[in-house]
Amino acid sequence: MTTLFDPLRFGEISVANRIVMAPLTRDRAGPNQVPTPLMATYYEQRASAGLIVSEGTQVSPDGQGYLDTPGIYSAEQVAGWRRVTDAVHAAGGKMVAQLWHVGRISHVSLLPLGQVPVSSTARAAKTKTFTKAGFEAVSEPRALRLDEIAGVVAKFRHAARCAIDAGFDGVEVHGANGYLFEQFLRDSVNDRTDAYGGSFENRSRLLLEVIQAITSEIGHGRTGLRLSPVTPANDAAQDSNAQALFEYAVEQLAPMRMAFLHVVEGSTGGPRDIAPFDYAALRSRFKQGNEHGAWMVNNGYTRQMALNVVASGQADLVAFGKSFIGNPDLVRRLREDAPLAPLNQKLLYGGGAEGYTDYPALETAAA
Ligand code: 8OZ
Repeated sequence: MTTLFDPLRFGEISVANRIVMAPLTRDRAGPNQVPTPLMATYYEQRASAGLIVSEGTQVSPDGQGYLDTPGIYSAEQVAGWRRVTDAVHAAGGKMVAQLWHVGRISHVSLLPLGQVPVSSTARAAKTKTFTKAGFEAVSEPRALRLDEIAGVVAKFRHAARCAIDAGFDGVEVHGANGYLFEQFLRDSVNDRTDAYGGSFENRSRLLLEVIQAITSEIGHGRTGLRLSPVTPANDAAQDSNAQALFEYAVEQLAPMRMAFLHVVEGSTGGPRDIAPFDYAALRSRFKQGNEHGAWMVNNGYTRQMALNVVASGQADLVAFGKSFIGNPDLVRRLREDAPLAPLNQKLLYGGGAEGYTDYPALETAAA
């Protein structure tokens, strides 16, 4: 029987166990959005995860939506990430870069001078972001022009190349949580009348073009995607037919034979049962012709739920977010059924080592 602690190979990625560190925004990048040595320490401490998914990492300056998030488009950023991936690999871990474009979830103070956020729509989201001034309402976006879309695809392609140059084992496209791709996918947000709005085909087009570009740039076996079909995060109201929309998109993606699909079940960081959704149906669409593509689940998994979902074959990998913050040695604690330490909410976003690299591992010697 397969357990949570068994190794797995999917695509070009081999992992020592089925436990994944989920992407977690921590807002500690340095000047020019370059990853710092402290970030390398933080990830290295957590490298016993089978796989680490990096925090959301913007593919371009206009993809940034929060203060001090890292980028992956400049040579300086690639060099900063190289320190991180070297540290994780030296500790025996694997790591993919989460490629992020926030779309309309941004503020003018975070963008190049004179720019406003870009999206599928010109309607602002009713939510806040984290800027130099603290929490502020997001800025009013402008809708991307049809002739600008190819440029967005090119930014993702370039970022994927940068990720490989930085030593990552692959990438995860951030298709979740109300950011750019969900702003195109969901009919609650997308109000376009061109080839990127309206039908499932049109609303999925940007995502499919980006995955196509990345798989051709770095290989399908190093490409993954995160989706969150029903999350209300970042003012993305439910699609009028989320089940059919996401089944359509995943069916179209299946022939691209991605290494993994990472699904946030329910409301990101919140209730798992916020809206009905048949995830098993999505999984069977993903596995069609790609039976070795890994199915990664996330959101509120307890130890027992994770053990069960892998043992029963319903998932190949389980991602844990918040519990990896307070427990750098989460894998060991899950293996030994040891207690989990809490995290300090106040130190989640921004700052230095405190609440970041100072969470201790379990005592190594029994008292
Ligand atoms: C929390 C704070 C800022 C960003 C996401 C990247 O929800 C995020 C995020 C989460 O995917």
